[in-house]
Amino acid sequence: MWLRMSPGSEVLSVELSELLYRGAAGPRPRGSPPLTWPKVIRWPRLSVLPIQRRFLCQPLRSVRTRAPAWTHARSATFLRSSPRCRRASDTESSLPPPARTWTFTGGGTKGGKMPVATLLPFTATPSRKSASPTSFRLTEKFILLLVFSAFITLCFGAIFFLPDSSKLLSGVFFHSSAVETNTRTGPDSSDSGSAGSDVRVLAKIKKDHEKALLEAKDTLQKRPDEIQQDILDDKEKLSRDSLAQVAKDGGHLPVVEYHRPPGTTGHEPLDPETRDRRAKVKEMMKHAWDSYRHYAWGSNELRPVSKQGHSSNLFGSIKGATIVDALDSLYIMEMFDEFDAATEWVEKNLDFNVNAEVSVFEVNIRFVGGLLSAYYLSGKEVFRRKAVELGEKLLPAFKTPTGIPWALLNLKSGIGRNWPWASGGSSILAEYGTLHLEFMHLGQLSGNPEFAQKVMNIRKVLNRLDKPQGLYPNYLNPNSGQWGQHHVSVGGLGDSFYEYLLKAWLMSDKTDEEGKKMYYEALQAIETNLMRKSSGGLTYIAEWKGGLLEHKMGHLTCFAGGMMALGADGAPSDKTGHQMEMAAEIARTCHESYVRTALKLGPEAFRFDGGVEAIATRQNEKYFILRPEVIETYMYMWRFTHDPKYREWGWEAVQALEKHCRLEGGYSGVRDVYASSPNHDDVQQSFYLAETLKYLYLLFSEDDHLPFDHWVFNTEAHPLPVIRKDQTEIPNEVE
Ligand code: DMJ
Repeated sequence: MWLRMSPGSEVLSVELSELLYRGAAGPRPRGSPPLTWPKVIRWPRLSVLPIQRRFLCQPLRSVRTRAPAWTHARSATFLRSSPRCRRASDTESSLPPPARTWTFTGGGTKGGKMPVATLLPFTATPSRKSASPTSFRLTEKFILLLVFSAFITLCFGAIFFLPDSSKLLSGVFFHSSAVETNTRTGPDSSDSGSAGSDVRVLAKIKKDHEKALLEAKDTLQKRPDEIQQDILDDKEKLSRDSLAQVAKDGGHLPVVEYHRPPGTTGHEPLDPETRDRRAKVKEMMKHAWDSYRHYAWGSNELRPVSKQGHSSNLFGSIKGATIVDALDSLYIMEMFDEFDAATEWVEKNLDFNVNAEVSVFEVNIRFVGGLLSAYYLSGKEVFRRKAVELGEKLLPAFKTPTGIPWALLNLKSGIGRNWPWASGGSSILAEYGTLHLEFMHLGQLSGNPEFAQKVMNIRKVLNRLDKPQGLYPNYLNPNSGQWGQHHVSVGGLGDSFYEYLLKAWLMSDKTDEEGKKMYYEALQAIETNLMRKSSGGLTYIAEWKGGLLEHKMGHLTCFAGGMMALGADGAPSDKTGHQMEMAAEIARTCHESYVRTALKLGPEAFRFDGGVEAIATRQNEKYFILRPEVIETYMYMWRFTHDPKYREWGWEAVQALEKHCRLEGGYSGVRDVYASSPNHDDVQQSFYLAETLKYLYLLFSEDDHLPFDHWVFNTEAHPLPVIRKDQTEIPNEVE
């Protein structure tokens, strides 16, 4: 048995051996043979590998120990058999013979014949004098200490600075502190409980850690604009939640001083014929309303033939479309009992907490618009509260990558989508472009700036895009912000977008220069590319499909006459007259589309090709559903020109409605305006009360009733007051 030390490395081997077996090895007995030490330790030779090998591979049999002999024997066997050790032994065999050998036979201290190399404690400092040549000198001890400290520092350095070790370390630290906390505060402090809670705490820490890493990773993968959008979304959600809470807590909204704008009710026209006609329209309104009230109260619409309620899926399961759409008509016609009954229904029954998908556009123009008008006409807070509540519910529709809203929205989940038939999943110009007026007012009445931000952003997106020939295609993808099919129309799918550009400018007290510019530029593009004159001299607005014209004009397009008349005054002075002429020509063409039918009511669409002019040639375009656009244009033309023909044309329409659409149970649309007798479609549309009858009533009223310099009409004919320059401060005081 031997313990051999080679110069340079053996010192450390011995010291480390001692360290390793401290506690197991006893002090060196007096008189035992001293170790033989080499002369000088040279630093460069203290590389880790030889030290390790030397240390790990020393036979331990010669070490006196208090530990059972098997421990060392096993260690020795194991160490010797390892390949590393084999290599070390190979090297050893070439080294000089051991300086000294000791024998050890026996298992314990007692039985041991002779303790071998008892190792000096590091702290022992043998005096220079008494030091034998084999004992440590002070310098050697000091160097040993230095070497050992360096080794320890190296180990700690590895633990702290290597990435994996730092994780391990943090795990260890978190672990202990968490466990500590848990032990102190946890309900179960038993051992097994602690162990269980340790496992749970560890699992939770691991989970949180992984979650945080994932979130950080997600965030790092996002573009700056996406991160910004996330922040905005979070802010919006917070503000929505707080507004919802406010509404829940009693519907507190910012203080808004209500001032009734001028002309909410009119006075009797001086001319007796006009007075009678006006009274007749009021009577029509009464019949439509009473029938609805009698047969379909609370439903969205009335079926006048079958005398029951009718609900279009445009409103999801929101109820009472006719009530809300009719509120302002009832008010301006001074039907106050009916208005009060409608108000009571709104207070008690109008509910937007529905788990259903609605058309954002339809709900906005009819419900939000109707409630806003009712508020501005009557000053009743319930309408403001309901309008804001619904407006808030529509906001999630704007949660798209571009901020162009979805067409359809589930009011409960806030999940939106587009019409499946719309080109490439696009949103529709006339839908996302017809929110501006209502949203600007919602901002005023709620103090929530989000409303205005949402609709102003739509403009931004549009202004960034190239427009073919200056025209706005009907389809825009809300994800990519790119146009879908290049289909342009001033009728269905496009119409009220143009109307809202002009009206946004007018409603802003003519401060919204952007809206104004967009409107007049768009109108120019429409005139150049879409407006044509038939061989018979009728001006019409065609539709544009990828650069080709379809010579068809919709009933819906007939609103454009009124729009052009309304905008003519704001056009550059050399264009005002021209725009009024265009408006008059459109009014005439639309009137012709009525005149050229058997029932004297206009078809859904009429054509200027195949030898016809202003006539529907396809069966599916021959219906009339009580639409208002032609009468709307007459009303505007009357106001701006006072040409009596417009009142006459309006009166013709009244007569046709009375003759062919009036039934005992209300008013109905007809399936074919060219048929000699009407075939009713059995629907009294809510816009018949909101628009058709209102425009007729105003056509036979004086100009100071809802005067244009104080009011603009939304696309559902709901009057909204001009927001004066000095009123643009958004209220922020909360009641
Ligand atoms: C109304 O709901 C609105 O006028 C809308 O802008 C277009 N269609 C109907 C009436 O026809």
